[in-house]
Amino acid sequence: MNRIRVAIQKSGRLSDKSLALLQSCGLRFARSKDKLYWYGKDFPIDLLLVRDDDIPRLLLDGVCELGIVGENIAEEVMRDSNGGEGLDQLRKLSFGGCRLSLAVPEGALIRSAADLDGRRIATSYPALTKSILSERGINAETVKFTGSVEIAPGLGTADAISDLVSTGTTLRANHLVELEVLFESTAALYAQSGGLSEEKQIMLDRLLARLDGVLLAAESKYVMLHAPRNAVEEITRLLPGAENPSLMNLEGDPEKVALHAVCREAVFWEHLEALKGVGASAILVLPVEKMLG
Ligand code: PRT
Ligand code: ZN
Repeated sequence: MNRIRVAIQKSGRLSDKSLALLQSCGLRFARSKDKLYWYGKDFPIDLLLVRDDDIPRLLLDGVCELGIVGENIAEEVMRDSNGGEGLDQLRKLSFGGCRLSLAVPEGALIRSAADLDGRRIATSYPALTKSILSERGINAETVKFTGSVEIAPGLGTADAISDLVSTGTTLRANHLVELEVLFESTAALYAQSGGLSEEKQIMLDRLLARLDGVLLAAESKYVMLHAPRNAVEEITRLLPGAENPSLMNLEGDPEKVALHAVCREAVFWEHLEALKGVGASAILVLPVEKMLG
């Protein structure tokens, strides 16, 4: 069957953004009644909605060609059962950011990762935790928890935890202090290593070209402003990541031009203030929806 299946998280932190990203690449889906399998309408690309933990396995088993999942989970599965291999990261995405950190109870005598040698660490990511620590010569025992890892030290089951952190609120609420970051993670698009059939590869390349356009557009801004003719060079230099701008005459004002440019980097207030400082006026910054090079 020449269709591509993409596994995404059914409900959780990555669900909405994974779906929105695929939709922004022009994919539309007919939702099935059980809501687990969504059929691609215009493109031969279908969705499978599953628990995030199942996504790497679905790729490794060839059930799905693509999957969007946290690097934390992809790395855990690869290091646990595949010698650290088996999946190719095609694109790193800008959402789902978090870190896998070691944490210990407030007031504990453990001050660094090295102090955990020979101790017990509770975690949902035993393979990832163990392999990162052993790369540093630290041999700790891991105790696998599938949820609520933060309660383990209080129960006396472990000396420390290795868990995902974003704001740190959960750690603080459980009187734990972050000791060290082991692994930084975001969501990413993965495929099984080893390649696809020629036809599927053509579809994938087309999807990736659109995805790159969406990812690039997300960082880009379209800037329009009025500039004194003699300040055009200086203004172009101040625009972050801009290529050659377009210049247009301003009716009734021979001293000034309208300048339009695409900035491929974030445009901050500081940039606008600097532009104003060299004579720019009527500055407009617009989002870019799609981009194709
Ligand atoms: O049901 P399913 O298995 O699909 O979902 P899940 O409950 O296992 O996963 P979900 O939706 O919670 O997380 C999916 C992915 O989001 C993770 O695999 C990470 O890649 C990413 N992510 C980003 C996070 C966090 N941020 C995060 N903060 N995953 C979990 N957390 C936990 C954290 O461990 C803590 O317990 O959220 C809690 C709040 O964090 P703080 O630091 O803000 O308090
Ligand atoms: Zn999960």
